[in-house]
Amino acid sequence: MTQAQKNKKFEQIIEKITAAKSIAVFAHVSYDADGLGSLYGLSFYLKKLGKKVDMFVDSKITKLDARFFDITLLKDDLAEYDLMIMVDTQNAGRLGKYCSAFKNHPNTVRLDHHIGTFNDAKIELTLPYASACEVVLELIERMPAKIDKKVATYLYAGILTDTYGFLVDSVSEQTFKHALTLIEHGADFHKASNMLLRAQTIEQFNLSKRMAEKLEIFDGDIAISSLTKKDFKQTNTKPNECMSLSNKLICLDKINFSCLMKEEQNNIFSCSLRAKKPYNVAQIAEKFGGGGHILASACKIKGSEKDVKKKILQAIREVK
Ligand SMILES: [Mn+2]
Repeated sequence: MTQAQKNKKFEQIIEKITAAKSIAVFAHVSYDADGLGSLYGLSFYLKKLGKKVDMFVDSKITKLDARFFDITLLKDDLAEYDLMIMVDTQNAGRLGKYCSAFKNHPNTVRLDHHIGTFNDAKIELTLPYASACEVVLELIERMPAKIDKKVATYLYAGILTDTYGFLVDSVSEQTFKHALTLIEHGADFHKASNMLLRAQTIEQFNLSKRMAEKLEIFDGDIAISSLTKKDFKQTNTKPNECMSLSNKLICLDKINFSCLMKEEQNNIFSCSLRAKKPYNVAQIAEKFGGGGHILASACKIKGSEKDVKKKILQAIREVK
């Protein structure tokens, strides 16, 4: 996308926002802190512009994350809205129970950093940044209200966590520039690091031990581990409590591909795929109806633990 095309998209979106009185903002299911950060950051900013804003995410937020994101502010039931915006979300299917309402609304916008156009929103803006929060930042920098500490902290949280603390290959000079802009607007970066990246419950720690115990290495460079319902029950954890674990597997020396399979429902595994350059796991996730980024993507696969592992391994071997 050229700078002129990008400017035009931003202008169109700002026009839509300016004309709207009531706005619904949505983040994706299997939430993460980039989805929530862009949801909260954008929504609080839009409220400063005098808009009536409702926030939605069809996911249960963990207790630890709820200390950072005030979940009492989330709405469950939809009302009438002039405009709907989905953030950090490739397609409306990722909105869970809000999918059809979004798809059927005449006035919709997508702000995202996942590759590909899906046309579920009337205006789609997806930029190749490390986080969706950066797309939101570039949008609100063009609007009249001041970016305050609260908004800046929420957006910083998305950059921090989607980059696993500025460690992953999607990080560029631009990522640090965006982060610095937010810090200059007062983002509480210590709070975000301590509460969202460093904090871990004992139960989550025990879950990571379980992941290590069940790790299998194939062909010398493929790391796959799985966590079943039984593993979650025995460690007193839930599938949404192992977000950062998938990033640990790909850090292992000599590993080029990793997958952490999490049994979210009986015999339905949510697979978090990671790769090192120059490999591509987005195409693997897409093959199973999921999506994401070249080096980090996700999909859901039905089957037993053994069958799903076999399918993933085969799909990885196909792209190697
Ligand atoms: Mn994201």
